[in-house]
Amino acid sequence: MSAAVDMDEIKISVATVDDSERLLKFLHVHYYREEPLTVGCEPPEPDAADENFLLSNLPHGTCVMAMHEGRIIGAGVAGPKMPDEADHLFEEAERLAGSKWGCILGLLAIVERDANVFQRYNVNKALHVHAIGVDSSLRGRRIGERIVTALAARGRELGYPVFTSDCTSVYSARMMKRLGFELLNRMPYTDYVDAAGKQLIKPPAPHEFVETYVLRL
Ligand code: COA
Ligand code: G0R
Repeated sequence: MSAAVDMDEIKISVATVDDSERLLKFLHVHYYREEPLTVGCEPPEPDAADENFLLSNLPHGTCVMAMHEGRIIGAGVAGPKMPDEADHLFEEAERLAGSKWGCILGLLAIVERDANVFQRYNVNKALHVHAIGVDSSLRGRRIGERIVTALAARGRELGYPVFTSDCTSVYSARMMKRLGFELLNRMPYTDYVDAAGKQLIKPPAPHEFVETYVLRL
């Protein structure tokens, strides 16, 4: 994909189960290879359970793709969560202990608990973004913003009161701030350690924190 993309020709559409294969292919190249948690622990490739989890959000109608001339150039994967989400994530992390996805879920469980969006916003469900990726040759052109805006609009249409995102990357955190999201929690990666005090996930610079953001819909 070259830089010669007519921005007006980019269309955002809701992804369906039929898009699973091409969406996963896109995420492999333009999401997983750079997403700080995925990059920050071994092995480099995502677990099948991680991929299957992202794809399991498609039937909710809460995932979008940015398309240009029939190709995916960006994607947003979101899904519902309920007030027991942190407990559920801790259980899953324990069940999958020792695996890459289990390690990532352990961190996501801590930030879900600490952001505490259900109590702070007095809501009983939320739309949560699990992945956002933009074609690596097209970064910095606000395509990510368009994806987040489309996901929020979809959430509003479907009756979700709030929209949340764990920003593992400084770039996505900057984007949420610009879009008017509120910062709920910031956790330094150096705080996620095992019983011996060894840091479990080491994302590359400039990523130092995972920040959880919320937007009322
Ligand atoms: N290197 C340097 N800066 C980058 C960048 C990169 N690879 N990608 C985005 N940026 C900057 C933009 O310049 C912009 O900064 P600014 O606010 O100072 O202008 C900001 O990040 C957001 O840019 P925007 O154009 O709105 O977003 P985008 O379309 O480039 O997409 C991501 C942002 C995060 C979706 C994209 O960087 C991406 O796909 N990253 C890999 C996967 C990932 O980490 N996803 C997010 C996990 S929470
Ligand atoms: C893996 N599934 C919005 C966004 C990142 C969460 C981390 C998910 N958040 N990582 N491997 O992309």
